[in-house]
Amino acid sequence: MHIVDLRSDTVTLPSPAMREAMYRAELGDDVYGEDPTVNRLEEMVAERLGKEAALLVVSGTMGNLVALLSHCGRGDEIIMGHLAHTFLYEAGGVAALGGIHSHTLPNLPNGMLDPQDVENAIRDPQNVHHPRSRVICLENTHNRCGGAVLSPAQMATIKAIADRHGLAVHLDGARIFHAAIALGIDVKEIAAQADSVQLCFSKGLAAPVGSAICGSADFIREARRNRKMVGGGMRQAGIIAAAAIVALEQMVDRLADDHENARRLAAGLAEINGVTIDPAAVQSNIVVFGLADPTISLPQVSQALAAKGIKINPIDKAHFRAVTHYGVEREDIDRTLIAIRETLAELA
Ligand code: TLP
Repeated sequence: MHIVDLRSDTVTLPSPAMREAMYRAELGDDVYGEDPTVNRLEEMVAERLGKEAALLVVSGTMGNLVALLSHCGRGDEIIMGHLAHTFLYEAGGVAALGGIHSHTLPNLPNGMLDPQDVENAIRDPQNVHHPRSRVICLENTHNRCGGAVLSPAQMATIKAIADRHGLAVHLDGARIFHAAIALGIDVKEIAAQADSVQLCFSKGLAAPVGSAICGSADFIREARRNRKMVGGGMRQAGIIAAAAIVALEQMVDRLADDHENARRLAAGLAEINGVTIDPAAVQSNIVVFGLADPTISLPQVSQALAAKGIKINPIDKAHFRAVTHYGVEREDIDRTLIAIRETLAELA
């Protein structure tokens, strides 16, 4: 049976062109700066995002960690939303490994932070009682806010506050290309509203491994040292970079198809009795929906769907998340809708 796996876009498998590029990649020792394929990828990323330099890292989690280690010293504070991936899903790495203090503010449903909350959260640097505020973290698209897209104008309100107080803005842009495609703008316009950006090759762009961080040349010099410190110096990493180059060259424009499939899924779900969803809130490739009947157990629904070849996980007690990606076609969405309709009828 063909499995439709909507658990995440991290499940994407590399394209044939990626496998070919990995096989043929020219390699060297990247810790010596001698892997030509890694060097090419890092130049491409920097150019594409409009930053001075970039650095290949193992994962999005490592990218955010290394970036924040590079901005902060021990006891410094980062300000971020309570639904930020860095706060929820990165094993508290900034605290455990960096001694960095997290100050969370309520995320608005559209993925934003309230600018007034941010302004109020910034500490008085003269007061010895306070940790030092160093970084404001944004996420675009916003995973837990259902793939919400932040516009450059929204981000600019936060950047202006950061600039006024001498703080940096770090963007968790795991899905920054999804945001650019959804807005129909150059990804540079989004990256311009942050001092550092983390972006993933291994999600919707379908590369098997890898993320990059980018920013100023000084920032990346510091980040290179911190990447080594956390064990991320990768030697012949051109094997990974080769697939990431193909991801940048061939997989960005097709994200529009994933967004269309997500909208199709959301519109179909809205017509199913017992499903709660606001289809208008679906802006990219993530669809969050709930069930009207609180007595139905979500894990039970997931199990029943899995038996029909559809994989969708709950993200909390009341909501599922379905993520569209490379390898999921329009017919798969239609099959998913039929399976959800049948399953809810069976469990009712
Ligand atoms: N997100 C994963 C899970 O960890 C939840 C997913 O399935 O969506 N930032 C954002 C916004 C992310 O969504 C993710 C991964 C990361 C960072 C971390 O990337 P990796 O998994 O490469 O460490």
